[in-house]
Amino acid sequence: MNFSLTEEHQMIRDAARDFAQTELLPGVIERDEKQLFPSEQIKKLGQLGFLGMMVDPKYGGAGMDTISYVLAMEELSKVDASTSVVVSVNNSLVCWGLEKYGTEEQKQKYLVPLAQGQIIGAFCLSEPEAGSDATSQKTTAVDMGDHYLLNGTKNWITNGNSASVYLVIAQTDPEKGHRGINALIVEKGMPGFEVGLKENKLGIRGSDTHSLLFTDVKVPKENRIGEEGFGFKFAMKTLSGGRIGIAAQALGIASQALGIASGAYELSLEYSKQRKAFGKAIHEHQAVAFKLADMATKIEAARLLVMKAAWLKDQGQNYDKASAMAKLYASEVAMEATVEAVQIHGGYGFVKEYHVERLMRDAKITQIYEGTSEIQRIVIARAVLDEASAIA
Ligand code: COS
Repeated sequence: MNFSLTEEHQMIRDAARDFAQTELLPGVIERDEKQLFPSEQIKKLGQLGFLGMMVDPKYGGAGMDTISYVLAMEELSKVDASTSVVVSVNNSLVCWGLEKYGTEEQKQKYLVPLAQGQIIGAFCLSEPEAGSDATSQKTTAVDMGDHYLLNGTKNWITNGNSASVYLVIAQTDPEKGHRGINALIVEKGMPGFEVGLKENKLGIRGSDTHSLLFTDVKVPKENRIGEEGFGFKFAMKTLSGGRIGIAAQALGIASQALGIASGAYELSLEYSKQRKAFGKAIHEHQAVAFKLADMATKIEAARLLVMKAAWLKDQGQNYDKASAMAKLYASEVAMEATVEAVQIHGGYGFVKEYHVERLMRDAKITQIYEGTSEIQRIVIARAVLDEASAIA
C-alpha cells in the first residue's frame, strides 16, 4: 500500500491549484452573485486538457487516470464549484460514457471535440417527475425506423444552455420497463429541441442549469449509444463514475472551507489564527480547536474513500459501492465542514467577502445531484447485502 502521490499526480494537482488561484478566484464572487457562466475559464481549461482528462489521446483527451481527475476536481472545487461541476459533467458523465460505449463514428464526431474542450456536453436523465426514481422516464423516444422521435422535458440539466451535445435518456418501449430505455445523442439546433428556463439556484450559481424541451425531435438511429434498451444501464454505469467526481468536488469544498486536510488554503485555520477573542487567537480556544480537529479527521477519511473509489476504477475493478460510499460521505462532510466554517468565522462568515457562505451554499448540491444521499444509501445497502449473501 502506498499513500503518496506520484510526481505526475503532484504536477497535475499543482497545475489545477495554480489555475484555480489565478483564473478562478478573481471574479468568483461576482459570477456567483450574477449567475455568470465561466465561459472564458472553461475555454482555458479545455485548452489545458482538463475537459477530457481520462480520454485516450487518440480521441483528443489527456490520457490520465481517475486519481489525476480527482486531484484536479478537488483543487478547482476549493475555489469555484460552479466551474468544477462543468469539468465533472464533461469528463465523467459525457466523455467517459461516449468513450466506453460509443461507436467509432460517434467518438470521432462527438468525443474528439468534447475531449479537446472545443464544445461541452450535458447529461440528461432527470425529469420533473423522475429524479431518484430514474426508471420512471416520461420522455419518449419512439422508434420510427431510421430515427427516434423524441418528446418530453428534462429538468435541472447542468450545462443546459452552454452545451452543444446532450446525452438524453428516454423511454422507447414502456412495456419493457428499464430495458426499454435508450440513451441518445442530441445536438443543439436539432429542430424541435429548445432550451428552457434557467434555474435561480441556492448554490453553484455560476453553472447554467436549465430545463430542456423536446418536441418531435428526429434523432437518427446512429445516435443511439449501445444496444437497443441499454439506456438505463448506460445511465447507471455513467453515474457511478460521475459520483467519484462529485465526491472529489465535495472534498474540495470542504477542504477549502476548513483547509485542514491539504494543509494549505486554510480559510478557517488562517482566520482562527488572526482573529482574537478573550485575549487569545480563537484557535487556542478548545471550542474552535475541536471543531478543526473533527473536520480534519472527517475530511481525511472522506479523501481516503474518494481515492479508493478512483483507484478501483483505474484497476478495472467494480467501483459502484465505493463511489456511492465516497459520494455519500464526502458530501455529508462538505456540508458539515462548511457550516462549521461559517460558525468559526462568526459575523464575517455570513458576508460574501470571506467565501465561506458561498461554499456552504455550494456544498448542499453535492448531497443531491448525481444521486441523493438517500440513493447512495440504497446502492450501498444493496451491495453489502449482495456481498453478505454471496458469502453465505
Ligand atoms: N451498473 C449497471 N447496471 C445497473 C447498475 C449499475 N451501477 N445499477 C442498476 N443496474 C441495473 C440493474 O442490474 C437492473 O438490471 P437487470 O434488471 O437487467 O438486472 C436495472 O439496472 C434496474 O436496476 P434496479 O432494479 O436496481 O432499479 P431501481 O428502480 O430499483 O433503481 C437505483 C435503482 C435507485 C439505484 C437507480 O434508480 C438510481 O441510481 N437512481 C438515482 C439516479 C440519479 O442519480 N439521479 C440523479 C440525476 S442525474 S444528475
